[in-house]
Amino acid sequence: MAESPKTTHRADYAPPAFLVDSVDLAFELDPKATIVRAALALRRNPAAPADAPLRLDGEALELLEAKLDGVALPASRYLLGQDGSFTLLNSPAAGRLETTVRIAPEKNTLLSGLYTSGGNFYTQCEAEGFRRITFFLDRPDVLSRYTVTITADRDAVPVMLSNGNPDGSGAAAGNRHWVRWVDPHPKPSYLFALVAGDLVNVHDQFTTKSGRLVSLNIWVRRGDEDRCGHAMDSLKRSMTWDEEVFGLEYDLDVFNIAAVSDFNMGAMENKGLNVFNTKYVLAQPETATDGDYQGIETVIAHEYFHNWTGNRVTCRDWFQLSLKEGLTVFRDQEFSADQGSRAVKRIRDVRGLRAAQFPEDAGPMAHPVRPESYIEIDNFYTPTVYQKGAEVVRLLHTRLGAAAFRRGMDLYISRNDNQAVTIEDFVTAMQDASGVDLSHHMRWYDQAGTPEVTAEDSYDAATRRYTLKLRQHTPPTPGQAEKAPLSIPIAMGLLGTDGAELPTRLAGENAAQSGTRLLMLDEAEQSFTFEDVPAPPVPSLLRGFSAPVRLKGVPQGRLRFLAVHDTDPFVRWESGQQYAAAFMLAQVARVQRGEAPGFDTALAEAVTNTLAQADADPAFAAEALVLPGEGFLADQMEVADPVAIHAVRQAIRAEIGRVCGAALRETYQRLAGAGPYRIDGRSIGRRALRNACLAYLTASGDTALAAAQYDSASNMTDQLAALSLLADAEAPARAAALASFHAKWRGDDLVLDKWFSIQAMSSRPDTLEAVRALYTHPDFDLKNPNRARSLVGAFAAGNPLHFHDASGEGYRFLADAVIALDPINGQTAARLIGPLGLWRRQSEARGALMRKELERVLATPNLSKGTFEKASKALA
Ligand code: B3K
Ligand code: ZN
Repeated sequence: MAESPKTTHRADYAPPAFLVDSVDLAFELDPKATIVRAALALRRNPAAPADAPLRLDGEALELLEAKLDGVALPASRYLLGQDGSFTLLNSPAAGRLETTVRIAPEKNTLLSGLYTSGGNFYTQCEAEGFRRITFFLDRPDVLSRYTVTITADRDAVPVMLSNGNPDGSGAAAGNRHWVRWVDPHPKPSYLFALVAGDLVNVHDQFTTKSGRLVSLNIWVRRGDEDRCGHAMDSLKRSMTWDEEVFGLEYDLDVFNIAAVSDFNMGAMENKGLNVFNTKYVLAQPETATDGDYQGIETVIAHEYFHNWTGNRVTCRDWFQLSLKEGLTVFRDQEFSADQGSRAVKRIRDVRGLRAAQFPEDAGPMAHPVRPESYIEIDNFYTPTVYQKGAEVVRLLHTRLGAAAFRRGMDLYISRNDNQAVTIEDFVTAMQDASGVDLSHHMRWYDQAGTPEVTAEDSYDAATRRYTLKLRQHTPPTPGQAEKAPLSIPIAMGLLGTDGAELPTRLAGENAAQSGTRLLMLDEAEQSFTFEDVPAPPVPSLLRGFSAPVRLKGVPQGRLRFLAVHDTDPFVRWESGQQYAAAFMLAQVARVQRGEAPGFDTALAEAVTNTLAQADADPAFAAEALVLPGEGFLADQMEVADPVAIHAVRQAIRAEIGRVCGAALRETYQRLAGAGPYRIDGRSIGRRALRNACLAYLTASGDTALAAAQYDSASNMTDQLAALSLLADAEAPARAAALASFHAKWRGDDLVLDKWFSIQAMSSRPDTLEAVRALYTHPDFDLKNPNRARSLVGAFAAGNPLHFHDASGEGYRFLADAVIALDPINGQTAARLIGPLGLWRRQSEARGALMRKELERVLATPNLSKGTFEKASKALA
């Protein structure tokens, strides 16, 4: 980068100079040279200064013609900026501006704007891709009605889709044809979409509760039609759920989903035409794991729910991103919780938050849920904006209760429909509908970092009073040294020494309450006194993970007790995990001193108990069986030690496998062939439990079972579980399994991605060499984001042991890949570089090697601004 790219600040928001009431777009599709004509009905924004110029964003556009009110504009009437923008000189107060531009979809490797994949056309406009299609006020607070006409070759491009409802089609000159789409709902440009090509559709329909018949279509490549069933089913369940839980109905006659294999992220909620990564649409039991099925259900729901939270009510500016993302993640989490086991869903979501968001909050890219500034907005589609944003919405749900939360949602939507608004508008609606003062709550949006909560308690037998003193502290993050106390709801209860839940009465209350209650920790330190407590109780805190905080310092004895007795399934699971984590971290310290890791029979007892009760809820049992991951343990350490962590975790897993071998084997065998393959919570749970048993048995040295399961598996879940265990082993079956898997699936992109990932995440000593070899494998393609992530991303983010190899070769591999990918697709390159930024949590020596690679990336000429931002902030 010759010059540092510009930073955008939230404080600098200014309303747009002009509004665009309607947009007429005409596309002449051609992969090499597509012509886009745009006619914008513009008028000055009364909310902006009267002399502000009309400046339209543009990027990589070749302007062929510009007209104002039908008259061609001479070049002296406009400026084409270095940054690609178009500025009209002497703009009138209103007018119809027409531009004609040429773009080259097949050269668009960024996959932002209009691009081709497998010969078909797709768009991606969020956040700033529309400016790569035509000149526009490409910002979310400019809402317009769109009419889109698409013309293309009849044979090459039989299907042509855009937003809204279809509005005519016909023949055009040559062998061409045209279609028109009209979207009656005003929308920002980031929700524009066009999909065209040789596609086939799977069709279904849905009648909304007020009687609108909606045509549902999933558009895929020929041959993929029989893999859309789960996506379609998930869509219909999402539509029903949003009507039942939030009273929100679909508002067009068609809902189209198009699946594409070249895509920068999971999916995109364009109005009436969602575009999806094939990974989140296509599934069959032989090709997709249970995790894939659950991912599809979640992402289909998420994009569908955006129709109201995001599309009908959208964001004023990109700093408000969590307004739509946090809220929509919260909604998809609730949807999935209602489809199966709420407790297991919560555990998985918390696991995800801790794996990705907690480290982000502790690293160089730490930012508030509502960031203050960015260089590249694409870098802020983060776990903080999404997952922590969802937690912050959940805080309101927990605090206000479902009924008041629903009233708040109704008010939020009715007040702000068809508008671009801010996070304050959301919180204000919640406040107005509930009557609860939520001014303190805004801090959650503006303060970065993960709060730490500690508890101290005392019991006075004479007065029968029990006092719980809670403290909170948020460590500093880059640019935010001082932290203020947050408003933290602590869902809690008290257990008697026999494990029974005690009724609770706080000082000043007239009657005791039974079950879980909420304490609001609003200050740095607060004491809560409970009356009439018969004996010293055990507090159960943060039930259901009622706030995104780290609860620290619960003694091991209490954790063991809670893991067995608490009424709250989350706390039961959590206590088991925290108990194990504390023990494992103590063993890491031993290994660092040159001693062998010890073993705690309590861990084996917990496994035996879990197995004994597994039938009640197999999915919960599977979650409870899995030890805290390497990343989670590293995140608890001041200075991580990936090698020692791996050694300890392996040793303990092997020991559990040995000590509990009989019970594990019994469960494993009992669950074999448990009826026909089904995708439902219980069946998924049984497979997860069985595979968790298999993992322990394999860890204890028996690879024969995994090899046999690999050979006999009838579904991808079981086959992949076995293969990933074999991939870590020295067994002869390993090479054969990997080769047969490749031979069988080499024609299937999504399955082949798994083959790459499994090898990239192997713990075997030769993994680094293997990963380098895979990088030059004929099936590897850096240009395809799924494939790049399956190897490079899986290695860097999913294999701490080898990524942090003391030689620094893992870092070098990642930096090489980022440097190679950046000029092709800067957005994906910037995502992949993340793990290099976390050098502060590594040893001095590793940190130096990581910085060296970051510096090498930063010294690369013409770096994308996204990669520049990540690398430079990591070094700051
Ligand atoms: N809104 C899109 C994400 C767009 C990412 C742009 N870099 C998908 C989603 O969150 O639903
Ligand atoms: Zn989203």
